Amino acid sequence: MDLRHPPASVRVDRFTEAFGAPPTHVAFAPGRVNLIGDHTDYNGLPVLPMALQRRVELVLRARPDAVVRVANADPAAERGTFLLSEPLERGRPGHWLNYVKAGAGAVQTLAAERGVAPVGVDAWVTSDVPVAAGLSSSSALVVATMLALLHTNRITCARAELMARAARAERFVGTEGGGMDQAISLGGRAGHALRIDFEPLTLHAIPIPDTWRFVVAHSGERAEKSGEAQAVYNARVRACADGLAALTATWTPAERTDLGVDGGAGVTYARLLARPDLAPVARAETRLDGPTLRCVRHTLTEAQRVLAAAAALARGDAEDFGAAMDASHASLADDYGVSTPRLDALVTEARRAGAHGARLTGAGLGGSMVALTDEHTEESVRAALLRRLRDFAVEDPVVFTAVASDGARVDALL
Ligand code: NG1
Repeated sequence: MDLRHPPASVRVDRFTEAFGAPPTHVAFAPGRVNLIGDHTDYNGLPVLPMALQRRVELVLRARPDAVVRVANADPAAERGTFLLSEPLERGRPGHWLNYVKAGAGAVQTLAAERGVAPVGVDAWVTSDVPVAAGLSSSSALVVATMLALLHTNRITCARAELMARAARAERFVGTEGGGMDQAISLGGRAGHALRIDFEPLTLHAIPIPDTWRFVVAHSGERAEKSGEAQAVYNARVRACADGLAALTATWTPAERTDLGVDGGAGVTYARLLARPDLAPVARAETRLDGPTLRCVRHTLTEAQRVLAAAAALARGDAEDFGAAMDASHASLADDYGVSTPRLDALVTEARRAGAHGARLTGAGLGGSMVALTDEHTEESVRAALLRRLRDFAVEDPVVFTAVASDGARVDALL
């Protein structure tokens, strides 16, 4: 697929051919690259992503009825039609329309809560976010659809609430995901990475120093979030919950109350992160073993690395930031088991070519890696990654420098 948005005039023509009248607005939602903090969000622990210049765009026109009709610039993606006035049915795993319906479902719920009979939309979708690449093309489609339908229904809602609703809505597709992707797609800020916390949901924008360059490379291995990979992901989510229960059980009820980690609401990973005096990682290492230990250790140490990396970013310390990225990759590979030989090779290559640090990004099991470089090493790292991808015989390799961008929005077409 051609990963570029066609010029505006082409989109207007294609939309008009498909739907019989010109579009009036464009809804867009960016993909993201997560700089550090993977497999933490569904445990309520922080992440540090930035919104990308690559995004999903829907040119659209409101409809007078409850019909949603969507077409996609990708010729392989079949057109879809469904009704907002009826319960939405999920198609086969991984089908692109599931993500459209997920976003539509969020608006259906909001409309029902507000006593509004929802109207639909005609939309033509383009995207330059590679699919199944760990760059959140799926949430970008969910968020863009949600904003399109909020617009056609003139429903307003606070951004933070939209972030939480979008995260819940995306579970329609069958993945028990966390809230990072939807939050950054809605909350992205040009020139900034965002530290996102989930208990409660808060976003803290940190400026990225002018000389820093985050280089992203897609391994060419698809990290599908359907079928088997979805099952693997969901199994990890459950394993983390079981691991937390196992760790919590090592404290007696009286100790838990004493330590203030069980104050009625139960122990959460975020509460443990806020209590370094409890030394939860050391405790896990002495009381747990096997996959349970590895799961808990990755989760807690990854969250600590997010805090360290956010502090390093705030003081412009590329060496410390890079070291946190390297440690994150090791933990994702060794403890969490979500790297691949190719991602390992790309990460090693980036460091060899002068990156301050590098790691896989997103869910892993394929997908992309990200490296911190600067204005002196950006080109050599990009060239080295491209060479390596060619060694792996990847067709149309995707290597680019991420530009921290603003979050999702609807604009009028002139
Ligand atoms: P990607 O890499 O886009 O599949 C997934 C989850 C995130 C987060 C990361 C791992 C969804 C929509 N996204 O992202 O919430 O858990 O994995 O950090 O499920």
